[in-house]
Amino acid sequence: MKVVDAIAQILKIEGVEYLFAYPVNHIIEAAAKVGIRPIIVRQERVGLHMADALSRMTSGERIGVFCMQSGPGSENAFGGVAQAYGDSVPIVVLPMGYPRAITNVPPNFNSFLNYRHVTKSCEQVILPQAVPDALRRAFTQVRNGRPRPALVEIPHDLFGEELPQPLQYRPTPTLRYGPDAGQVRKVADVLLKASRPVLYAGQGVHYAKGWQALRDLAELLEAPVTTSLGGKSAFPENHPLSLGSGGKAMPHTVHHFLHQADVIFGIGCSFSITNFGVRMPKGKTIVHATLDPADINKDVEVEYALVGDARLTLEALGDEIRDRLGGKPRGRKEQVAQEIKTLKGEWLAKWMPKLTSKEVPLSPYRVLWDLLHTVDVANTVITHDAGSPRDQLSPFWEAITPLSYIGWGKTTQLGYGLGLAMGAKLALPDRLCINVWGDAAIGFTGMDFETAVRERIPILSILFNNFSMAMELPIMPVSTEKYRSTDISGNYADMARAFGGYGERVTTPDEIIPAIKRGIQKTEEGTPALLEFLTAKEIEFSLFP
Ligand SMILES: Cc1ncc(C[n+]2csc(CCOP(=O)(O)OP(=O)(O)O)c2C)c(N)n1
Ligand SMILES: [Mg+2]
Repeated sequence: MKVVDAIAQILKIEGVEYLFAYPVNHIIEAAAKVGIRPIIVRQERVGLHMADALSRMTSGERIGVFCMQSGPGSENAFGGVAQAYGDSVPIVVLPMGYPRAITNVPPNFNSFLNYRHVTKSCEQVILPQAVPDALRRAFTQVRNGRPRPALVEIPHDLFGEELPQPLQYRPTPTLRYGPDAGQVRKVADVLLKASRPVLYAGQGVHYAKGWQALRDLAELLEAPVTTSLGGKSAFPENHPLSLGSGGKAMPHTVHHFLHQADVIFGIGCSFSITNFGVRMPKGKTIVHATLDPADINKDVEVEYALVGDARLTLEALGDEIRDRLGGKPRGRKEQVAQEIKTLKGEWLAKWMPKLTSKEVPLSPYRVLWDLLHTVDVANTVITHDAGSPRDQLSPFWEAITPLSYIGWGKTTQLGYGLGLAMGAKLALPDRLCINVWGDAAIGFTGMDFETAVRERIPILSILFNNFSMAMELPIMPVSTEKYRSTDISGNYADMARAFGGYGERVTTPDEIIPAIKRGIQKTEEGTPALLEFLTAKEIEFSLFP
């Protein structure tokens, strides 16, 4: 068997259904032969974003795989891999390499050398018989421990060589590890003694499918729950104990409860310091439960820590605490829920003028509020983009089912959301998959709306066109005034139609909901839809510095 056919067989054995790709890479042909559907994008970055969403939406059970050519292909793909690394997403990346004779000769781009610091594992295979082992290692890496990209570079001249033996390959396992029982007892003590504990859930809860265990623990402790952006939708945000999600912008409840807390219990999170995550207030007792010990004491000094899978950790803690309480919560819930309800009501009331604004150009908040009240939220997957749309969407979108919000932002590449929505739609075809982005973001990856049309991936794209990088206005006043440096332009509804999709430009408030309904209808008919809302340069956010 030729190396290239062995690779396709291995992908098949690993359960790969889609190969996200951009030519030339000979795996594309070999994969098609064995019934793996290639999804060809318009630029490498977007293919990686799609692979990324496929892994996210299946909690890593189905692994997104991307392949590309040597040189320009792997050079161009860098951003997509770096984003997946920043956000800890398990994907397998298969660049073609230059022929072995010139792989280390300048100026040839060598993926093995260049990708080392944005991957969890990175190798170049130079012998045919080493290919199955390299792929086994890569898939084992992405299915176990901290999720992050694994890369295997295959030199061009290796594909056509014969494997010396028949292919022998078993699917790689996912193995979970749980926390130390002694530490669990200690943490249970701390949580039970706390008078105002807050649970802070990260995306580890999604990968561990620990949603029910998180809910059980919160209800036992009668403790409020917030999430990071990555963890958003791990806890139903309409639950009486939900504070909503944190990010750069957040509901008042998140800030208030974290600041009033005595103990903060982080589960499946890294506590990384970032502009797009909640800063943990000083002087709190921090308990850090995470899969990766490398995160402990990384950005936040912790007093107590647990290492292990988020679901196993939550279940172990739940069992311990249930025993200690004799199965009965202590009757705190009403008071906590009332405090949340009052604060949330006051906060929303303050934002209501924007959320229901009748102004023209449209308020992005009004569009999002109408969107939230038009779609079937439980059966939707939505993602933001970098820039203002993220901070306008995440505090106000009430995610009520697991994996219904793709939150991200350890690094914040404009244009990421489109590929995420497309990958999500492939993973969960029965859900309405939406990306919300600004006119700067579409400038990066908008051409791939054509991919959605051509590859029949009917997503709904919500675009805020304010003809500006509004977020940069306060940062670039002189260049804006003198040279109009923050202005941008375009007619993106026309663009969507030119690509064969549905496109509509919406300018007045009364048209928002009818347009959303028409867009959804189009997606149900199989056509991707782009709704371009002409919006105000809104840069007021729900911030609590
Ligand atoms: C690849 C990349 N380059 C630069 C940035 C920095 N950046 C963040 S938001 C933004 C402008 C956002 O404009 P737009 O998407 O139109 O949203 P608006 O603020 O106008 O609502 C820029 C330049 C980034 N996040 N990603
Ligand atoms: Mg803009």
